[in-house]
Amino acid sequence: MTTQTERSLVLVKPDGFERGLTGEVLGRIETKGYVLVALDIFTPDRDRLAEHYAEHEGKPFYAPLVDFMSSGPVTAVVIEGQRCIEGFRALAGATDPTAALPGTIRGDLGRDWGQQVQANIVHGSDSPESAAREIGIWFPDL
Ligand code: DAT
Ligand code: MG
Repeated sequence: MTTQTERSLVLVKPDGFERGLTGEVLGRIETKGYVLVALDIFTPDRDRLAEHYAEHEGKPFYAPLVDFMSSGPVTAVVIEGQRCIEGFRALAGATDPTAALPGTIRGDLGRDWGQQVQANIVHGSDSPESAAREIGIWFPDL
């Protein structure tokens, strides 16, 4: 059986940029075998983040999350490859970097910093529907 190629939206968050981990994250994606299709580095505004994180509006970590994500440059990346949505989520590890397994991006490179929002270095789309929606938000021309 063959599986159709798919795309996912990855973000290296401001903590990853600040700590100089962008290359490490992109290296892990490429080493895994996924292809970088588009890449842009900029500080996102709140409107874009509100759209991106709409599912979390009203949660206690929502405002700290938008503050954190707009605090500095983010590297937005579209990656491509069969099952790359699931595959990148596996590379990223669990949301809580303390619980994320060693070997994962969050488990190897992240930790709890005592903030209201977990700074966990990367975002990755969680389904084909999310990927299509998020790629439209970050790369409307793609
Ligand atoms: P993920 O990024 O693993 O898909 P998510 O979509 O549930 O996780 O949440 C988005 C981000 O919000 C997550 O990367 C870190 C932060 N976050 C989620 N749950 C949190 C919590 N309980 N406390 C603090 N920050 C949280
Ligand atoms: Mg999510």
